[in-house]
Amino acid sequence: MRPYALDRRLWIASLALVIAATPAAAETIEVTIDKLVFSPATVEAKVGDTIVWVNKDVFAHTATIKGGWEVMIPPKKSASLTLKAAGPVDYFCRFHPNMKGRLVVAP
Ligand SMILES: [Cu+2]
Repeated sequence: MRPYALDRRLWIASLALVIAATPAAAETIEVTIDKLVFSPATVEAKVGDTIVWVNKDVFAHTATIKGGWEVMIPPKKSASLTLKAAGPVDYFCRFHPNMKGRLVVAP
């Protein structure tokens, strides 16, 4: 066997491993905040995924769960949270309680 053929087989085996590992990989999901609106308002995710809020407004917002976590998103900045628990969560902005969003987190 020529060395080239062995290299090629190893390369294909490596590629197969990468492809097999991909579906389980955590995702990063972006939620934009623009003019006091979370978009998309509802996000479907799974435990281990990271939500990144991108604030396009010139004032701060939060993603707040009553009695739970709170993420502060400074003006023109972004902030993230890695999801640790399954279940639907409704969040809002502490400064603008009309701003509402929902995460539906699969196990
Ligand atoms: Cu706000």
